[in-house]
Amino acid sequence: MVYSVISVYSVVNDNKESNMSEEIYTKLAQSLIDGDPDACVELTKQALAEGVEPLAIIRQGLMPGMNVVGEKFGTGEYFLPDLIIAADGMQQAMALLDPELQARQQSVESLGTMVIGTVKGDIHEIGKSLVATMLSANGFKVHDLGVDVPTEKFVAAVNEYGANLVGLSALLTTTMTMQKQVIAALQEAGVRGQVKVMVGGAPVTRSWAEEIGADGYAEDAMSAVALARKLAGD
Ligand code: B12
Repeated sequence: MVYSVISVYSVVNDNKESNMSEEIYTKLAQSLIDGDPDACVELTKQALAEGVEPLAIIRQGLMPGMNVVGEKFGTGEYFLPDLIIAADGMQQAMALLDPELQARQQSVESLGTMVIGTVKGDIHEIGKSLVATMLSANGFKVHDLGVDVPTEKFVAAVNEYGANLVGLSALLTTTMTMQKQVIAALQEAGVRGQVKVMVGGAPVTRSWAEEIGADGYAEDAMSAVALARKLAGD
């Protein structure tokens, strides 16, 4: 079954080049919605070959597609295998886009050291990895601890790498509370004062960040970079 994703685009362009990009964004989103990872990979390659910016491919093609998949899962129209197939497509596309993102931004001076991971009980990794890639492409030294990371591992990594930033990702309402637990553990270990804690993930909000005593919240990878810059400079 084919679904329309036109409605997810807010940008209206009228020149030919933009129309071409828009067409490819629509196809990319559709490939995830249709559960066609091969098409997603081919379209990503095609977009790169046509000179479309990797970040635009993610923001205007892949993410709107994933959002539709998530909505359909939420309403019971899609099932877990649909999520898995879509995530596979997005991850394969990200593997192509990662080096391109890295190559576009080169910074000689390290702006700070971040330890990042998806909290315990949560295996969502795409958004966390995107944030890690964008931070490292923008001059931060990033230690990605992966997914389902136990609280004590965050604390140990802060000590091991002398981190000044911690990034905690949570995609489930049930695992958001682990962000709070990590902050408490950092406090208990006596290292809370040396690190700024950033939280993010689809269900996370600014008010949640404030409630649990995090130093900042960012809704996407680009704002995560701006936030990390601000926090590292504080
Ligand atoms: C792909 C996916 C999966 C994949 C993940 C594969 C992988 N390797 O990552 C699989 C199939 C494994 C999966 C499993 C499950 N999922 Co899931 N999943 C999704 C889906 C469709 C997309 C997530 C995604 O990758 N988005 C794309 C990335 C780029 O966006 P993002 O993660 O939001 O990240 C951005 C920002 O949030 C932010 N950000 C993220 N992390 C951080 C960290 C910091 C520090 C900062 C500053 C910013 C930041 O920046 C990122 C980049 O812009 C979402 C729906 C949705 N739209 O979010 C559901 C969703 C998150 N899943 C959901 C559920 C329920 C589950 C399962 C429980 C299903 C089940 N019955 O088993 C399991 C849980 C498994 C577990 N224990 O973790 C629900 C969560 C509901 C809730 N509110 O709790 C959602 C919302 C779907 C829905 N509508 O119901 N899932």
